[in-house]
Amino acid sequence: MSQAKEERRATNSSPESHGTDLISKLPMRETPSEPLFLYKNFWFRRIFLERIMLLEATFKARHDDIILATNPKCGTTWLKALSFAITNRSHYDSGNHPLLTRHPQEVIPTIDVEIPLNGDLTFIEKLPPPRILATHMPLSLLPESISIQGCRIVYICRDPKDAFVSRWHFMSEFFGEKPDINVGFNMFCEGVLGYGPYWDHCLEYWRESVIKSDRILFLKYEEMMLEPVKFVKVLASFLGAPFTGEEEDAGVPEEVVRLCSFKTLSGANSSQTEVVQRGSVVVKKSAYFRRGKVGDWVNHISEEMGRKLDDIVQEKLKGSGLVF
Ligand code: PAP
Repeated sequence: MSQAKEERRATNSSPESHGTDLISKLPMRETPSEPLFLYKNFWFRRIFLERIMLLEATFKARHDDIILATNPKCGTTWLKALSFAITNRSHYDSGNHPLLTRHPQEVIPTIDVEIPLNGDLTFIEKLPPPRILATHMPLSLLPESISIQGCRIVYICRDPKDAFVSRWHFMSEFFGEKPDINVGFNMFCEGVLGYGPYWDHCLEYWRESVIKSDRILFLKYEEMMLEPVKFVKVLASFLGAPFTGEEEDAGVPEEVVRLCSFKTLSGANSSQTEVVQRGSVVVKKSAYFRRGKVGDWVNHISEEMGRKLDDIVQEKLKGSGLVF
């Protein structure tokens, strides 16, 4: 049985399923894999929407929490690794670093993926401060306590063409069958995808980052790939752990970049049998490391499809100052 079917069975049989009645009344779209539900202008698979509603009701942010926010497949794994390596750098040296044996998805939880449906938040409550927590939630759906507490947020986005292609590959792996790429592409262009519309997800964080740059650090995958050391320093400062002059002279930022590079992490997670537990599902560790390249979309969708998506996104972002 595919992981997705296992997961669906687990969700349906949960006696504590949250918000189920409300979800059944929401606008719904069938997709080649699973139905999506429209909640407050964003589309979600039921399993994530239940968790988002649960978090809305139960999650209590602390003022020093740091939130790593992403639309899926935009660099979550990389950002988790970098944030973990930066904030824990005094505890380890590069030879015995936990990231060489533990998957980045295991060292920082994605709360809306991993919260159990019984609402038990122990796994995040026991984390030492400052807690670093990841999420795919749109800004407008983050639990209110995150803004009340003024928590810092790091957001990373990516060229939508690469984000689409990366997601399509991941879904193929996850659902155990290759969905038609044209169907997936058309839905992406319509904005109908889990945690979509893609552009609205980016725009919410972008607009807030323009107004509150001390609260939201807005990063782009492509820019970070071009100048990783520069952005690792920016990230470290934002996380409240700036590199000292001595560390810079000793090449610590470069070492963090090397440790968290696609090459190092994909090498450490290359096993085809080892898995990482994500909430009620398990995912192959290697599934989070495919190509790690900018512009790989050209190998999977046509130039014409690329232009179509660019035009849509350009139109949606018009006047915002955000460009891809
Ligand atoms: P998630 O949102 O489901 O957690 P996420 O980590 O954002 O997944 O997406 C994986 C993408 O990041 C993959 O992109 P690709 O399909 O285009 O290859 C993956 O290869 C890429 N990735 C993972 N780790 C790194 C890294 N250390 N550096 C750069 N890219 C990375």
